[in-house]
Amino acid sequence: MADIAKRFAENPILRPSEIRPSRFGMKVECLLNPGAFRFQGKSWLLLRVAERPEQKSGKTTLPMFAENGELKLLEFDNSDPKLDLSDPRVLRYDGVDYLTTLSHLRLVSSEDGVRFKEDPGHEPLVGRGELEAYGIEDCRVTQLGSTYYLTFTEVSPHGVGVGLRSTSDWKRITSHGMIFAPHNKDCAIFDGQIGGRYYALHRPSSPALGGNYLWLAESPDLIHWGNHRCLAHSRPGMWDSIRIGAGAAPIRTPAGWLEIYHGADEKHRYCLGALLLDLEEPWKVIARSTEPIMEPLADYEQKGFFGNVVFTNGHLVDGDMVTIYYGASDSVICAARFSIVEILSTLKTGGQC
Ligand code: MAN
Repeated sequence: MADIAKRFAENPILRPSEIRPSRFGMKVECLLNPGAFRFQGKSWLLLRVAERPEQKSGKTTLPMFAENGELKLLEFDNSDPKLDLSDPRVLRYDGVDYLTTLSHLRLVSSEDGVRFKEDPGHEPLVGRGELEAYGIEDCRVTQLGSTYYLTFTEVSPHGVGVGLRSTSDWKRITSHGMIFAPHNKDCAIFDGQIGGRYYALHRPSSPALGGNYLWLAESPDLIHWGNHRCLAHSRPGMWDSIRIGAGAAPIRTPAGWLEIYHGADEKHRYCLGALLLDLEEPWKVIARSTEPIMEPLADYEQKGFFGNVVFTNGHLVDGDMVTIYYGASDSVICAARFSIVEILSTLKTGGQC
């Protein structure tokens, strides 16, 4: 069997009912795709919390931020023929797309990496300004020295791009604006420089020529990114046939940079696989998974807000062991362990891009 993940017996480790809503009148609908990091001797997750108001029968109500930063609600009649509710994540009305939930990021911490709880001393990270009017999602956290860099999806009517914020104490957080313009997401910064340059994986999308492929960019200062190179394509007929995107920062191993990534097929089934990149020339792909290393097999990965999804953008490494924290079915937070040596042994060389 392709799946080599050792799921935590405690899964799901966090459910929506365990996280308080950000404000009165909102309901936490889903917990998704956390960033992960170590800080002050503890394990931390930066959860994506997706909320919406309690739904009235026959109506769909969705939240967004108005230009003045206040929360605004839009209400639609479910019998309106212009309304398309076929995807639980997106509402389409008269050809315009809206998100059904509004996401922000929430910090939780743990002594044992299994039981996480909120620390009231830390404020939620919320969308600010017109580029984040539909919220912020799926944050990767990369530590460089004593500074943590947060790369996350900024969603607005202008499209989907990558935002950057940084912090050293998780209390004062500095925004550096949008670093990859729409349509782009799944950005993970490497946790070390190579030849004096910073590197990041990212995922621009091209609807006509090209597709949803994984790219590499480099930067002198983490703000300005260039020298873009395409690393890997989605692969027709395989588990990652329609879109692929980076997970968390690549893991440095003696064999190369190991990147755990997600891939989805025509049925929007999300699995995880891995890529191995050259240590000195990370634009060279040495090897790649042919079979997924993790598939949605458990009940909580197959059924939920959006079923058949395992999606990770946060992990913690301990010697040969990598613990991934992941969103299951876009509903709950789970965790699983892998041996890095075992992942490497499954990768095949040749014919990647
Ligand atoms: C997209 C993103 C993720 C989400 C998956 C599955 O890739 O929006 O946040 O988990 O779809 O719905």
